[in-house]
Amino acid sequence: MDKCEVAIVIPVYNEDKVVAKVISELIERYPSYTIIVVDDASKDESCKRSCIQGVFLLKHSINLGQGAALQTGIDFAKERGCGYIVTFDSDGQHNPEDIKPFIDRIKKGDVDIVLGSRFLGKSENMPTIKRYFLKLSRFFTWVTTGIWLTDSHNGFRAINIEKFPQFEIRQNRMSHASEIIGIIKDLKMKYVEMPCHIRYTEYSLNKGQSMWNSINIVIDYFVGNLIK
Ligand SMILES: Nc1nc2c(ncn2[C@@H]2O[C@H](COP(=O)(O)OP(=O)(O)O)[C@@H](O)[C@H]2O)c(=O)[nH]1
Ligand SMILES: [Mg+2]
Repeated sequence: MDKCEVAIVIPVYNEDKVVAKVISELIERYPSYTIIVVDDASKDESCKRSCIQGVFLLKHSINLGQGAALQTGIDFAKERGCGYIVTFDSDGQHNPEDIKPFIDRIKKGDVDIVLGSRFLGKSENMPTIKRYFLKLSRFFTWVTTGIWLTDSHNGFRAINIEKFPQFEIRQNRMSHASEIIGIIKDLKMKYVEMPCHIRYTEYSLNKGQSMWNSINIVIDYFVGNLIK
């Protein structure tokens, strides 16, 4: 099996309008990276659109959620011997340019995970309610883990998986973002936040998580922790 240094793991659920562009940009910009796309049983044409030369396309036969899709990609990357993993959304909200500085930082070896922060970086058109919700969730993260972050729910991150093969997401759905901060604490991983650029387009705002769903995410997190 080939050794790969960096893998980009991209969870996909019903993104057929944008996913091909997102993947193609990554292939063009990072030809030496392993690109792993996990289609989470999309109901639209996402799987077909993701079938692009140069990527590994994995498919869930039922919809399991973003956390599960990420873990499927992480397991595959580990099997291929990848050293670092970048998690990257498929809805066009993340910026491919941000990957290189994250990888350069983690390769220095003094941190084990680099967490993206939209509050250190630039965010275009972030709705005010989302801004307040995200600021509130910092306190939630601090109370539950003791870790203070400027942005605790950002899907853009780089992980040294070679050093932490035991890094495993168990919360299948959206509450995995909070779970990851708990994993950082439990495994005593050295972390740093770095600025990243989030684009709130009309498309991603219509499709992304609603504020009501955020309440479900918090419930999911506590139930998940109880049955851990
Ligand atoms: N909503 C949702 N997204 C999923 C799922 N599985 C994978 N994803 C992907 O996870 C990423 C983030 O989802 P999104 O709904 O945009 O979350 P938000 O950016 O936090 O509002 C996108 O790339 C989705 O395509 C799922 O079951 N539900
Ligand atoms: Mg989104």
